[in-house]
Amino acid sequence: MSVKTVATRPFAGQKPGTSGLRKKVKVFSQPGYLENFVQSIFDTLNGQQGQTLVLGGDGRYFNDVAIQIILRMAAAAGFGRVLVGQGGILSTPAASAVIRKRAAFGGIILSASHNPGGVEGDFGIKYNLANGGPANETFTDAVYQRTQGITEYRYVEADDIDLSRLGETRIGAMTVEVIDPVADYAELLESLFDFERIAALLARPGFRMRFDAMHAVTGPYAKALLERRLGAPAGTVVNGTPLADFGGGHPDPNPVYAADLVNAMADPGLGLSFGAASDGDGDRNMIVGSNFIVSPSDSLAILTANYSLIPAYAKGLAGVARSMPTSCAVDRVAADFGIPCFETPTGWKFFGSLLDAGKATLCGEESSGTGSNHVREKDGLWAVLYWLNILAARNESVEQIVRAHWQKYGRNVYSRHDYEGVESAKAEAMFTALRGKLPTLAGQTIGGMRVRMADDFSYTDPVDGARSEHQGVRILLEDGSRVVFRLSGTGTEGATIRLYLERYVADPAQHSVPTQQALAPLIALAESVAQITATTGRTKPDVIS
Ligand code: VG1
Ligand code: CO
Repeated sequence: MSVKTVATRPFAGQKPGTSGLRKKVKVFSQPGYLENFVQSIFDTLNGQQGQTLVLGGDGRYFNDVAIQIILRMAAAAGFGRVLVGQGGILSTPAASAVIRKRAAFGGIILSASHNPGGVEGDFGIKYNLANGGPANETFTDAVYQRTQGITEYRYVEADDIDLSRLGETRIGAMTVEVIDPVADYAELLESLFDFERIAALLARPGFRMRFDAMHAVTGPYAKALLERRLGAPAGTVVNGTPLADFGGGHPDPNPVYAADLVNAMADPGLGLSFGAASDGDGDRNMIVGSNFIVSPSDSLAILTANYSLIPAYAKGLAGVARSMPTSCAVDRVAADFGIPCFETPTGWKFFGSLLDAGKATLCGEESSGTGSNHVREKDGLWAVLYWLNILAARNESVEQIVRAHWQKYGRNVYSRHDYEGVESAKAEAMFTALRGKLPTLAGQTIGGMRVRMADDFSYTDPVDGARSEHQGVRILLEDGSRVVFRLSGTGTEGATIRLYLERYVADPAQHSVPTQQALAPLIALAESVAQITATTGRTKPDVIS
């Protein structure tokens, strides 16, 4: 076996964000760029000799090239075996499931999730630990430090592996095993839900479902689960073939980028009762009823409220967790059940320790991510099956279930406004000014609303004590409403400002007021405090979800 050592020099900016390192394909395909980052991961590990690594991605442009490079480097780093998804494919939750089931040392997931793909699009890479979850900040900080001092990377010379065929081959002393990317994951999901009941629902004459895979990774998973195992009619899954450029689309399941699904669900001629979509790497979900979009924060609360209908959770929930900007709808359900509700910074990596310690069973984020202790990533198809299981058990429509939930708990009216591709300097200036105002806001009345508290969210992990600062500016009002500001940590061009708005409405007579209308006073308050338009020049958000 011949290990080659290549001299290299650090690239600036190889700092992982909310979920791994994400950059333009043009940046990633520079000679040495991917290699430096992968070597820095391997240099940060300890004890991987002879161990198993899981490797796969969402199939976007450059996925195949990156996999061959990483395989050769993994051999040089001493791994004993790499499990790689056939065709280089593994959805993010499937990778997590495989790491756990096969007791792997860790995994590398190639994805930029909801960001567009293709030659002009984005690429991404992240490392997951033996629990199947994204590495914590201590690890990613160490990797970043390493990238800034790297002088060489190593690989074992070998031909490209044929990823189209299942089975084993070798690179030097390391075994490469091409695995079915769907099997372990599908088996795991089948063990959680009442598949018989869901199959009966899908067979009902009046029930029609559509799953939009957005030409991203979930196509093969959704077909295997919904059409083959559960017997939904062929054609239930649309845009089900993963494409390297996602068909030119933006694989982000929100009302703007998944407008086709939203329109189909509003078309009485199609008679659709349940619609769902997932993102580039399969960890997000969007749930839509007939002409009715479920807010992701409400979805988390409703999944929690209906736990007793799901075989895997019927025995009880240890607790729930949500990211700070996610609405407080789930808090009300947790209080009702007398179980803890944890509030973490944005990003799934913060849920890992709570799940590992058995403190939380269900977790979720306002960004269309929900999941449970079955893996250590959010899981799009898991949420879809969970909803199907609820629908099958309750015999009500999606809208009826949501409205009944509001009736019981009140409605946390919620929206997120994204300002994308803002000049970084302007976005920074806006946050600096906003942070500067924080100490004086409490007690002030703005637009008739009194501020109870204003701060920059920080978090201490209750399990390992790790501390994370500057996780989002929040302004809490006396009536329980909130306005939160964050800078995205997943974008690759300029800055994306996220404005999160939440208002609690108890009175059922007010539950049908359109969301943006109900939130108008908070939108005005956000503008007056943060001066978004004055600082950035933007008069309206690019995406409202
Ligand atoms: C966004 C979401 C966050 C999510 C992250 C990764 O991060 O807000 O909730 O965990 O994407 O999701 P940010 O920093 O851009 O706000 V995914 O599906 O892109 O892996
Ligand atoms: Co994703």
